[in-house]
Amino acid sequence: MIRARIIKSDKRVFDCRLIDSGEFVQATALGNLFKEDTVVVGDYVLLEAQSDEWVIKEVEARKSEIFRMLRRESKRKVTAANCDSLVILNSSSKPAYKRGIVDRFLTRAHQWGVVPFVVFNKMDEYDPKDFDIKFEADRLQSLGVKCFEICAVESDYKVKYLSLGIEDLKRELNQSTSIFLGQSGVGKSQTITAITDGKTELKTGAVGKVGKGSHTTTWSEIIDCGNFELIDSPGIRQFSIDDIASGDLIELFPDVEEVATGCSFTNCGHESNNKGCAFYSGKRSEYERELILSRLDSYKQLLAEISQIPDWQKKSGKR
Ligand SMILES: Nc1nc2c(ncn2[C@@H]2O[C@H](COP(=O)(O)OP(=O)(O)OP(=O)(O)O)[C@@H](O)[C@H]2O)c(=O)[nH]1
Ligand SMILES: [Mg+2]
Ligand SMILES: [Zn+2]
Repeated sequence: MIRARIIKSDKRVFDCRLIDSGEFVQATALGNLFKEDTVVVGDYVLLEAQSDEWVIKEVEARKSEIFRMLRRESKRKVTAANCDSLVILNSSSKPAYKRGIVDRFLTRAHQWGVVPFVVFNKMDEYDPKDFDIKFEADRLQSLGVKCFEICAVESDYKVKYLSLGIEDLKRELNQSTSIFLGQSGVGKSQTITAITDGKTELKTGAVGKVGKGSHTTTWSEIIDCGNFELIDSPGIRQFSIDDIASGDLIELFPDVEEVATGCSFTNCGHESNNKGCAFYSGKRSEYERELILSRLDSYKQLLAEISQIPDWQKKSGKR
């Protein structure tokens, strides 16, 4: 049998790349492998040649799954597998940087078991009056998340505020499979073009046009970017995390969860007037307190958002 990776799925037929030769072939899944989500983009599979076609015989265990929970069904809808990282891309000018979006996608990275990276793009237009990039990077780095400062349209841009730039990002993504997420117009396509030295020309569009988000992909696929691979799937671009049960959210905020264990009361509301709340009473510098409170704030906002749908309509995302 021959080892291959699924690079595109279109219902019945799967486009595969043979691992050893790099050759592209089409294969079909039969029997119980044909069931929904058994074979998805990113899967490593074993193929067997049968008369004039390739047949998928086995699917290897996955190291990560990109999914959403299906409400009312005890099921996760898996759109891709074996992804290494999630690049959360932000614009430092227009569209305006939104901390909430970063924290939203961070919960996904935790849930999916992929490494998050946060990129601040359009740094050529950054105005320190708009937001404090050092503060944003500090709150993320205290979580262990690497932050990068780039300008996708200037190949010789030098970092001014952070220590990591586009070359470091390239190194991190090298030989891996990644997902890029971010608001429309932040420069995802432009950044991918920059990282691949223009070898992958993706469509870029003007900010704020009608039908924004020139999302033309309707199927899940892996795009070969030369030095790394990109997972593109319409199913993962949604910003909503309302498929996550409210009781599961705290686990996706490990830093907030850790501080919360120090609160005097297990039902602590984490408000400044709550007695013995660890967010306000712990030994921290003023700056450190500001960092963790900004994370608590995001947690509360997302909790309020997902609590609008009762948990009984969602099944736990745990395996
Ligand atoms: N000044 C400046 N403009 C940039 C930078 N990166 C991207 N742009 C511009 O921003 C616009 C949007 O970039 P895209 O790469 O199309 O953005 P996108 O995130 O792919 O957008 P969608 O495909 O709609 O989700 C384009 O006009 C780019 O030329 C940058 O670093 N600096
Ligand atoms: Mg784009
Ligand atoms: Zn508390």
